[in-house]
Amino acid sequence: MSALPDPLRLHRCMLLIRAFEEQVRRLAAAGLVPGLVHLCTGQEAVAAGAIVQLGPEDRIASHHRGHGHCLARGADPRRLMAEILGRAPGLSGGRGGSMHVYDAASGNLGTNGIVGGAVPLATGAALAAQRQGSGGIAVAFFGDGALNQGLVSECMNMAAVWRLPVLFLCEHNGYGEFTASADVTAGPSLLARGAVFGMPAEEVDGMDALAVQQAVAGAAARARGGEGPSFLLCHTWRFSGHHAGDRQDYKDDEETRRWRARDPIPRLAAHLRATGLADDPALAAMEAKAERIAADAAAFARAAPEPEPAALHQHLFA
Ligand SMILES: Cc1ncc(C[n+]2csc(CCOP(=O)(O)OP(=O)(O)O)c2C)c(N)n1
Ligand SMILES: [Mg+2]
Repeated sequence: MSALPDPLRLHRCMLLIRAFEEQVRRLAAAGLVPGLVHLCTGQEAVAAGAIVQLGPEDRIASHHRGHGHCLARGADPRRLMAEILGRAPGLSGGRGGSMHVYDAASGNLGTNGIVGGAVPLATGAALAAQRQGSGGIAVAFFGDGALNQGLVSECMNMAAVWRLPVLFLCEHNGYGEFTASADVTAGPSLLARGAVFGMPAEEVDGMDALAVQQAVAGAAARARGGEGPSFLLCHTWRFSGHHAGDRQDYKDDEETRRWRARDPIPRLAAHLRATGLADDPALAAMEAKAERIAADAAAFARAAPEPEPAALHQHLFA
């Protein structure tokens, strides 16, 4: 699909993700989120820029930091928030939480608690699309930490051999949990992890939604044209900790200042002003709308019931 670059759509999407994650942060601080929750604040441009290029026949698979992917793909914010709070109207019936969101209606194979787990799912979806001739493609989102998981290389290999219509999209935020990825990752270039399988491998500014969109447009066109997979290494940074509540002692102030200055939201806002697509009142109205949607989702989720104990045995194979 060659959707026109739509900077307004990208901006709306990023604002919604940011406002939504801010609500999740508050709910987590209030003790309302069971388990750990990983916020994608700062990484919005990757989700928005990539997913704007996809159509209904396409599939995505996401990771543990995946609320933004779900929202960009069209998940109902109320049902996503209810899932994060473990409530019955949640997208997975309140049984999965943040890391096990599943949303078939939006072609989302789910967030995933297994590092790298999105990669075989998306590769399988691409194999199905190829076999069925659906014309669809699949996007696997994963972090830089996942590049050291064996199954990621195995999937890249098979996808390249079979020329599957899949995009391997790495969100390189520089960390895996509390460890700098440079300390645990061998080799001079992460790009080589895709290039070694003979697929196009490209470095992308993951703080620039338009740059992500452009890179994904190229990779998606190749996949749709039967030319097989691509690897996109999107450089980004998480403004939050590994999980909500992480004190982030391992980041230094200079690093934080440098990356905060690259915040994808003001950056796209500047572009919108400069091109006359939106003025300050229009931008403020877009932000207020995103905040209203996120606040409504939080209120809905807080008021929603927990799953009925009698439903415990539903959706089990055994
Ligand atoms: C197979 C597996 N190993 C280890 C973990 C524990 N773990 C959860 S998140 C994480 C770091 C992942 O880093 P990265 O892929 O870069 O994603 P980021 O958190 O930076 O977005 C680890 C090691 C896990 N969930 N699954
Ligand atoms: Mg990482």
